[in-house]
Amino acid sequence: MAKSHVERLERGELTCWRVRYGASELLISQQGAQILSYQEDGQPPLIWLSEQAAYRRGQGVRGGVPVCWPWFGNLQRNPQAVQAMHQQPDTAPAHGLVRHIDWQLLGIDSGDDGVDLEFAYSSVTQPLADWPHAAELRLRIRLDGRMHIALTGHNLSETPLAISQALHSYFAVSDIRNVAVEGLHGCRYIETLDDWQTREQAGVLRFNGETDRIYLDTPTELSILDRTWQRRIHLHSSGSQSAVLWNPWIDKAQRLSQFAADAWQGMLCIEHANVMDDIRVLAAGEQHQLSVSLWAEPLSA
Ligand code: TA6
Repeated sequence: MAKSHVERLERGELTCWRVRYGASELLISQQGAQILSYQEDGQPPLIWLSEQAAYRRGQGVRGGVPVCWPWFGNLQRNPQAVQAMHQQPDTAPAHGLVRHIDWQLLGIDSGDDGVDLEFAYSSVTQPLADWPHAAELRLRIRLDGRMHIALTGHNLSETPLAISQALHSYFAVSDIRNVAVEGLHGCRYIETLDDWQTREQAGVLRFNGETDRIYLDTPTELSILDRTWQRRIHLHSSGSQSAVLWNPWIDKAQRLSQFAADAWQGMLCIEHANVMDDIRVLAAGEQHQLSVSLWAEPLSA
């Protein structure tokens, strides 16, 4: 039984909620239903937020867990079925259309065993430019000592809906040069920095340069081993067989907005997704849920 508390606040131009449950604190914005930060009292953050984050309407906030939908990344690098949903694919922005618009808060339920939040977006009530399809998204977040994130897409139209998507999660790490991602051994991955060639992961993934890979056939359990901070961040997913691993490293960091020159050292994106051969084609009326649960455990001495 833990205490919970919910507070609505304005951060720059954005309406946000600060939610506490026991020793956990979550900050989430109405714009994009974007988780901005998540941490346990007295511990380093789990979810990373840029120290240069800007809170402006119509602009993404660097960090947290942006929702990429109804496509991930560069639309023109998506399978043709996803591109065909858009009327002007060569002008489409990266990472879809819903991270920069207000979602509707349906409710926040605080209880002794956890706090549940639910946000909704509907293309029927908030049409998307050049993407004329009826669909609804729900984002549910539960705090109960862990954080559980569930993104459910519902095809409200009479025709199939082909989408790619990702929970573009930024994790805080002590130093990207000293961490490893466990669970990817044997997975195929697309090396987007080397002509999108397909390779295979051998062993744990360590970082010694810019990394921007799309892993396929991914398992439900991944983890970030951080010996400096003496913790392992566990990631348990469902509804996803693909994940994007990204760190900009030194040079790309200079070109990123809301990103300090040395910020690359303290962050790592592991983005559970439905991309490439894991896109989802929803039949009329069909739903699909992509979910991730995350928590940190101290390394046994
Ligand atoms: O998820 C990796 C990625 O596609 C990178 O290539 C980089 O562009 C990153 O997303 C950040 O994208 P954003 O549009 O949020 O700056």
